[in-house]
Amino acid sequence: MESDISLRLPEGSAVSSRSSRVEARASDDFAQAVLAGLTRRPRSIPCRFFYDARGSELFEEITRLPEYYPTRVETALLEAHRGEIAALVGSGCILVEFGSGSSRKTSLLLSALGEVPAYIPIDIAAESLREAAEWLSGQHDGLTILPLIADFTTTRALPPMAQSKRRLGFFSGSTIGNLSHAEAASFLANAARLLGPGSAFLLGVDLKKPVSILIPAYNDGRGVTASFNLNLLGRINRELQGNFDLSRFAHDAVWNEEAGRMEMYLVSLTDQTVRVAGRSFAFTTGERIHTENSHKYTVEEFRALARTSGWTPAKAWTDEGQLFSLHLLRLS
Ligand code: AVJ
Repeated sequence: MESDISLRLPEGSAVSSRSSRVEARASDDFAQAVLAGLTRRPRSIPCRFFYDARGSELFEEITRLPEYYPTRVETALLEAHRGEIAALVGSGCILVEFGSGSSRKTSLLLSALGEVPAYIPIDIAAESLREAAEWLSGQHDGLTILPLIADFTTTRALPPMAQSKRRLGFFSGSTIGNLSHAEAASFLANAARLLGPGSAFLLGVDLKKPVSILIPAYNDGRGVTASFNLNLLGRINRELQGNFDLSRFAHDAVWNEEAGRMEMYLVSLTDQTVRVAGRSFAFTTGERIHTENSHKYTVEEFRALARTSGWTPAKAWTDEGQLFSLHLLRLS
């Protein structure tokens, strides 16, 4: 089915007409990243490639696991504090979302904010943008949605109609945890430039906590996270003529204390040679491919990071179990 989102959106959004070009570029990007990542030592593949159709489905399933607290706790925090958040932010703000994220959380925020002149989700995945926009326009009658197909870590400008209003940024799910501290700082600085003086920024950030809670969250009993991690090899097989045998690799999740992050790996269970896009890669038993970093921050650590990027921390909310945090930042 062809995308029809552009029918419901103002001219210039053109999600559907640009999507095939964007997809061609994206598949080059995947091939290039996988070949480079399997060649370097230690081997690594960027975690943004988890999210093909199957990977996105598996991630949805992860968010419903008893062990995976972030989605549940963040949604509860939003639900509990949305009135206060809306009061602090004030009315008439344009909502700019980094990553099209979980529409349920966006919807909660939109309802609390009341008058929102426009909602601008920024994502490189045209298809997720289309789906999220479609669902949200069903939930919020008359909402103006201006999707932006772009890499939100480097986006330089908002559509012209967004320039006269105040902006509220929203970056949920602790996706900021996938970035290194340096990358997170430059993302926050770029967001400051994009959102501009007088804006606010609401972020969901996962907290540091005992390893006894973290490890099961990234290595659940039903093996859904293992399937999510291994799907990266399946995606390489499907899209890059790979011949990974998924039964000869295992999922592993470890806490790196020095770096303050969860790390995910795919571990070779045997000596084996794998072909990808016409090239051969030899693995020894126990050799790993690093597939994800998920940084955790104390409230104070995140506030310090925000300050170095030009933001002023206004308020932070955490749950009773100290599992997750919501931060509201301001730009003067
Ligand atoms: C979507 C990046 C926030 O790091 O917790 C879930 C992805 N990885 N289980 C996270 C993920 C393994 C998730 N983020």
